Amino acid sequence: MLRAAFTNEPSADFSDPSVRGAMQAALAKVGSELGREYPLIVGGERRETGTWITSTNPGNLDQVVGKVARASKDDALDAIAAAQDAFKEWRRMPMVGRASVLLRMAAIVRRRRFELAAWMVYELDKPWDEAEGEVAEAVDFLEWYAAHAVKLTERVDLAHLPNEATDYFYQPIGVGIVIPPWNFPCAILTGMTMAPIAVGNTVVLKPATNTPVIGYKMVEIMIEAGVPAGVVNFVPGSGSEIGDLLVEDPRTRFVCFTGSKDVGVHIFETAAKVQKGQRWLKRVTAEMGGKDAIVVDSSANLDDAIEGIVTSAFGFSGQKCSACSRVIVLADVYDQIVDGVVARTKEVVSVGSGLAGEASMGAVVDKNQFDSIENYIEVGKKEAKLVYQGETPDANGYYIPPTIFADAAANSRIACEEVFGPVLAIVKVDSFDEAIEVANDSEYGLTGSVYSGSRANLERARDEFEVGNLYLNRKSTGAMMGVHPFAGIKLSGTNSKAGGPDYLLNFVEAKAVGEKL
Ligand code: TAP
Repeated sequence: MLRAAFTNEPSADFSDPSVRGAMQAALAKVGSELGREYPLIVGGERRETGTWITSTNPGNLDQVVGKVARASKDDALDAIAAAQDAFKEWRRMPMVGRASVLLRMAAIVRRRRFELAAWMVYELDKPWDEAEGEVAEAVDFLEWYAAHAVKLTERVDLAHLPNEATDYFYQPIGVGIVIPPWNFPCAILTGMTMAPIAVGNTVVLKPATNTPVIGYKMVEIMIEAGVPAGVVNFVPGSGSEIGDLLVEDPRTRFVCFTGSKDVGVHIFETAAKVQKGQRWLKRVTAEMGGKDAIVVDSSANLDDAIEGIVTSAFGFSGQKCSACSRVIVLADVYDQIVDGVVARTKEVVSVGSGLAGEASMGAVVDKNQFDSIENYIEVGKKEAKLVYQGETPDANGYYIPPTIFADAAANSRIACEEVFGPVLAIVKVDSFDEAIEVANDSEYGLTGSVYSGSRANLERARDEFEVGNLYLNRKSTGAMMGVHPFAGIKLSGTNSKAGGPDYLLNFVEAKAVGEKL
């Protein structure tokens, strides 16, 4: 039933006219469905609440993508109760049965790949290839977790006493609160929700307020694939309004969060407090921000390095946790890298509506992000040398051009703080020692790349570069499930490694049984 060997879902090739045609047809279909209203889902019941979260296209602010019911505190508490109730049955479902639901979901997502990608083009102004690639990643998460859930049923080989039989196995833990970010609202939301469900837990899913419509579409598919009522509950609402309530509730057994450092740290602290009536310590997986660096030394292939920097910095407008936002370059190749990165950015990075499927960068997600990035650009102008700023379309959206600062001091704000936009800071250093020191002088430790022709330097980076995902002579973005298990260290997260062999262990507890014979 399950594939013996996992293979990544291939992405669509938009240079093929028939593939472009399929995407255009999907955009037209989804375009005719914009502006609809979507309910909460609590214990299988569709609820309207009278208040709405309105999702708009950040590349066309007049376009309402949809309106999703906003959960009240009572709805959130009801969702926990429904999940607690559903846990009694779902925990007993054989692992292979639960895994089959994930495989069925993967098949549905695969069949609807262009339609789901189109929703993200409207809801996030995501470029076609990024949106379709994300749908393929959702398929990967589902098939990987399905296979690994079944693998988890294999009994562990323990040492035995002569007169005792021993056993060691994993059991689900209970109700989890899943809080995903807006930047991968299909793949990350799917992985974070369906991994705990695969191993027998039940979930209250609070999607990001910026992307509730694609969240609803994914939950509909979960239900169509066979996730029973109450096993997944959908409660959109602002994190500040219902987030603490969900995390604090004594019935909550675990929290699975991906988002910013500040919110992740807050959730970690909140969940640590044992509430009245609570009978466990809550587990928290918190995957957070980054200030990802690419290091280039004098022996590197500079063309490869330039290509990797530009792709990593400006893909999806720099709104990836793995996006390169600082480049650390050895002095003797510094000018070549600065000039090369500027030239390549001019050549390949274009800004425009995701809808047309032409531009490589769309709008940024909302006004808060827009203002924050603009503010960082002003900070950068004071702290460093602006060497390039591209053009933006004359459109009613949150468009920010690719922006490159050189001569940034290693400890400047533009080189140290997460911007989460298309802004790159380049720092000059005198030695590889200094490069590693600067790269590590950060509270974050998510991704990093090193371009070098020196085996000794690559091996030093392997050992000393403080990141969860290190890339040698390649870009820092584009982690693939099963190939590059993904999560950070330091204040980038709890290192839960999505798409890795250990991820499901975050949502189970082990039991050891000894029986006297
Ligand atoms: P956040 O603003 O932190 O929001 C993430 C989620 O947390 C949203 O669903 C948000 O809800 C919710 N939230 C906010 N306050 C909350 C509270 N008090 N209690 C519970 N939930 C709360 O992040 P974002 O802007 O969506 O995403 C961008 C960030 O995510 C960046 O820092 C990026 O680096 C990081 N990220 C990391 C990774 C990995 S794997 N490390 C992957 C993707 C993104 P609302 O939307 O309602 O505010």
